[in-house]
Amino acid sequence: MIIYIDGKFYPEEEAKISVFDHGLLYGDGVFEGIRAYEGRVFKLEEHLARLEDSAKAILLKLPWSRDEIREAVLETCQRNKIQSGYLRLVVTRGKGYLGLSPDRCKKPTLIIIATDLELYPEKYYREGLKVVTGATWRQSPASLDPGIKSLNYLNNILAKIEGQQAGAQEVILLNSQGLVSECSGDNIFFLRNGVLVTPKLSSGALNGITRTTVLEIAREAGWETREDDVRRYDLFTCEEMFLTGTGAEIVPVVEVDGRIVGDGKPGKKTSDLMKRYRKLVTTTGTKIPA
Ligand code: PXG
Repeated sequence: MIIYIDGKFYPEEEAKISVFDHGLLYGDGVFEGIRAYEGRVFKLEEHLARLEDSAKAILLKLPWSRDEIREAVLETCQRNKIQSGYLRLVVTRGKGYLGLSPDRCKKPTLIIIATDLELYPEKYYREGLKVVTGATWRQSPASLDPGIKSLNYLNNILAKIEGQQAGAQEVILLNSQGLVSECSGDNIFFLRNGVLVTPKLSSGALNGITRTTVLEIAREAGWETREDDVRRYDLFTCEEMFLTGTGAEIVPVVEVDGRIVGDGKPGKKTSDLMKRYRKLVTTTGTKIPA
């Protein structure tokens, strides 16, 4: 594996950053997870735009242009001979010293990893996932806005552990109002009375790129869609449910907090969306130069 760090490429064993990098010391930084399919990077511009927005929100001035980052991503794919795979972009505040203040961080660090990754085993796409609600709430936008894809993922990780301890594959996070926001690393969708519903972004959900894509696909197919306030009750009584994320794509859910979703099998509309999504990821995207 060849890793990109600040304009240079290193073999995995030599890809190292300082222990004084504030990304490590304080989780001070932002990131993106991107997928490549059959020689194309899916939704690259959307991911780069979100990276820029996340950086801006934490007052981290990116010293690289959009073009420079795009080129670095594509070159990392080339060097790793990645046709289909997972790309991780990490921007940290950079090397500083002990102490919270970023003053001593003179320049941000950009890391790009290109690898293969399967988020959920194939079986879950056929049979569906089991999810539970965690006791840990989604952090409030008044503390760290969930719209920022920051390196501070402890909120999500603590919830994830609760889910695992309960024997579930993913965990639902509620916000301080008790409304459903999202899962630890995926957005939530469900069908109720034939309408495709997902929690509003104001619930504390990340503005997922797969979420936006699924809403677009559904609208193009003529389905009614809604971004709404969502209670657990809505999930307990829905017809179909699924999660979305770059890594997970669209993954069906068949059990929520012990309640069986629909007939306990992945729903028809979910399967239909999975097919449409698959077609989109393999026919669009930024070409990786040969
Ligand atoms: N919510 C959260 C909190 C996320 O981190 C999503 C939703 C889905 O967003 P996209 O843009 O991917 O449709 C994410 C992103 C992993 C992993 O390796 C997954 C994500 C982030 C970080 C790590 O499991 N999903």
